[in-house]
Amino acid sequence: MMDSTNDKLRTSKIKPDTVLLGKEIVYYKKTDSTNRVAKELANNGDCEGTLIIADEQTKGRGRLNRNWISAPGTNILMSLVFRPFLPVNKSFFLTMIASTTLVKAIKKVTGLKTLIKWPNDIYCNNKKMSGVLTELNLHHNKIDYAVIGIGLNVNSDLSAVPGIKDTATSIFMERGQKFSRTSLLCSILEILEEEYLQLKQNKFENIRKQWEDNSLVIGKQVIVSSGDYSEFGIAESIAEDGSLVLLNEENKRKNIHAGDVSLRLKE
Ligand code: BT5
Repeated sequence: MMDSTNDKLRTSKIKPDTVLLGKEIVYYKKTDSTNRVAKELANNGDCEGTLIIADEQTKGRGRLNRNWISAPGTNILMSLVFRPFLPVNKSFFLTMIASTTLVKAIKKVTGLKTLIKWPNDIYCNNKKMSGVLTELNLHHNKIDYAVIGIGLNVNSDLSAVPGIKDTATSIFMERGQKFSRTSLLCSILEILEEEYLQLKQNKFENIRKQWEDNSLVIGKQVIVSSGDYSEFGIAESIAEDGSLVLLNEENKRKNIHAGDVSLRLKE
């Protein structure tokens, strides 16, 4: 909880208990996209662990060039640069650690229970509270750097925002009180650093298990669709490449790749 009149992001106040993440912080009152800035910084230097945060984005992006909407000065808009020694086919583990981190940090700071909706969303009471956008820069088929971008609805009221008013929620909307973005940010950085360490130590199975334990869809009946294609089945597990293993009506297993498919729970 916090004094909501004083929820300013000040780099001097963001002091996470970390050794890598957020030791360098770049703050913008307004920028186009923190992921875009992160990529520019990473193209020009090492920058592992550098945090880019903004109070407002003019071109906040989701996957497939979708928009990320955020009222100025109320939410968390952040990106981090990583230089993981990770095979490209395991890059989804970066999104996985970010998702698990969000579930843990939101729980720790606000007490709210959230769940991960494959591939990259965090849901609370069946509405989207946060989204992760992981972008890779490859060099000779290896990851040169990765940027993990996170949009988390903290203190905004989204109940009248066109396009997302029925599908989105925020911590404020769920808890009826405002929370310190600085506290949340520090928690995210601290937990994500622990998760990243696990990844560096190749503890893939641990990471996968944690992700599955917090998943909204695993073990549930789901409908996967894209354009004219639609398929019903049980979401069984997550494969190492991040695809969802669907056991379909003919009892056949299919790997569903994130791409442009949308997924919903069967009512
Ligand atoms: C995501 O994409 O959910 C990833 C969003 C990542 C945003 C962060 S903010 C900091 C960093 N800098 C950036 O430019 N991006 C990252 P996707 O799964 O494609 O979902 C996008 C969809 O979510 C949109 O098409 C809307 O339907 C919905 N949406 C947009 N804004 C939302 C919000 N604030 N809350 C909930 N849903 C939203």
